[in-house]
Amino acid sequence: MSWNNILVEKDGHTAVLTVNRPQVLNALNAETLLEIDKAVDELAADPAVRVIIITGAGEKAFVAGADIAFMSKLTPLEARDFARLGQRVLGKIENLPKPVIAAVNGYALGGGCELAMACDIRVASEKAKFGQPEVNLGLIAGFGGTQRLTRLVNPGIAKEILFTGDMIDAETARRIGLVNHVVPAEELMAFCKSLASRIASRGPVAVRLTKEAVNEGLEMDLEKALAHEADLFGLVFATSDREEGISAFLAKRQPQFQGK
Ligand code: DAK
Repeated sequence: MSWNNILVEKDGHTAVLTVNRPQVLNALNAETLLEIDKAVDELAADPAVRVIIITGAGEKAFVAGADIAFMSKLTPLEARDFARLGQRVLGKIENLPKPVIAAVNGYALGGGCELAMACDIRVASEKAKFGQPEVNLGLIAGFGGTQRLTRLVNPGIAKEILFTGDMIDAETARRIGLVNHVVPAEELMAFCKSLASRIASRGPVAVRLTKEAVNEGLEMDLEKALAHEADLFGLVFATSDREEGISAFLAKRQPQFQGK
């Protein structure tokens, strides 16, 4: 498949999806979002792919937001469709049955910060900067920023970021829990690939059901979430991965999971 705005590479069980519009700091227009949508569907359907890394092309940016030039031409109805498209694509990433790691290599602003927050795990280069600068443009965050940031970090801190539009650096993002790790820029991709391959070596069905238990459980009260976890725990007992994992442990060998 050839793409105009993204790159997709596969390396073992890991796929890397790169937003590839470095001339506009990888800003997201509708065409780019539609390509991400399609690529993510294909990666979800490919049994060889167990973990996806999302990053941005070039030295400066992960994604510097929704494409402001593109948005400036939208009518209110088109703007609503654009916001719905962004929310749908980010929702798909969030609920994809495979883990997604954001390798944040530079500016993650507005829609870019929202894209990173839709991923399961965020790793930042020391050069990364995060922010929701929509208020500088007289806009509000349109791809879930008011909701995901408030769920990821303390609501008071989220509101300060959303109300001021100020950028925060990678170390601050780590301190408030927005990113898991900060690494030197030149080590970012190797770090993310190593994390991805550790996850990919675990039972794929177990990882998938764990993501489901966490995501769906966050929307439930504890009692219902625990009942849901117990159901998924039962379900995993029907898999050959579970038999392989337990036999390998007892035989003191490494498991060979098939994702079944
Ligand atoms: N969109 C389009 N082009 C962008 C861009 C963006 N978000 N960010 C940067 N660019 C372009 C610049 O215009 C410039 O293009 P040329 O002038 O070379 O043609 C090129 O990328 C390089 O940028 P700079 O020359 O500005 O580079 P600097 O290093 O000087 O500055 C910067 C880097 C990241 C600080 C600066 O570019 C900047 O402030 N960019 C804008 C960041 C921003 O405000 N992002 C948030 C966008 S708003 C909604 C739907 C969605 C959203 C909201 C509502 N609904 C429909 C309700 C989401 C909104 C956003 O994400």
